[in-house]
Amino acid sequence: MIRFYYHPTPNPAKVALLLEEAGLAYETVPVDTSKGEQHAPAFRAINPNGKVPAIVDTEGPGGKEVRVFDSTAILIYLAEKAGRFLGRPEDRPELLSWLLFIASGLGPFSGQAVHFQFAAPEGLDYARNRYRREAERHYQVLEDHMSGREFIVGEIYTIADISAWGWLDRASRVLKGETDPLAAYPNLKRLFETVDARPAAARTRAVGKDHAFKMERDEETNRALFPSNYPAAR
Ligand SMILES: N[C@@H](CCC(=O)N[C@@H](CS)C(=O)NCC(=O)O)C(=O)O
Repeated sequence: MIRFYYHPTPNPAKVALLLEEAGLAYETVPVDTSKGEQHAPAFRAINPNGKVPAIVDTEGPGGKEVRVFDSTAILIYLAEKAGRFLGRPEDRPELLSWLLFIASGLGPFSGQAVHFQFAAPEGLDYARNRYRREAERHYQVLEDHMSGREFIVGEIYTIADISAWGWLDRASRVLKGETDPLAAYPNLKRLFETVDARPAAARTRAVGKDHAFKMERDEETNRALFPSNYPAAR
């Protein structure tokens, strides 16, 4: 059994999609990051970075219970466990390259673009411009790569596509103000729509719907999500 620590946000969404695609048995454990549940010691023992997603696999290597944290590590671990969505062995260098490009570039710059356009105080034009433009630049790198391709690696649906889907789903927030945010990136739009049309994507959108995650943005939420804006706890 896999315990899947979840909040309805892009990085957990990637893992939810892979769990659904692979048909692995899992149980969703809500972590309400707006209430600060990611900072609870019991959760920090599973992810010392205090973020979702994380998993506990009660039947890990050698039958032992293991934790895995960080969405890309979880995607690789689960794809290896399922023996699926890794593409061809000869394409592994490309798979790792694009996975890490999304993990360290497209994803984090998208997240910071959302932060500076929606959450940061007014008057930070330099930061807002930098993260928005860097998110756009990463979109363009993948857009150019996707020219004439159906999937990111080797013409086979892999965890790289699953990983990209998690963030492309938030394009309207990353590219704030665009009515059709992927219109300028037709190859990314096609990739997103191809993945989004899969039955597993529809099932993924239902994950966690039975839990009432906190939606309001109040002082508790700001302290939970942006602790660096407050004095360090003594
Ligand atoms: N590198 C991490 C990033 C995880 C991450 O930023 N998760 C967000 C949700 S998408 C989160 O937990 N936010 C709450 C917080 O930062 O306290 C991964 O890919 O899993």
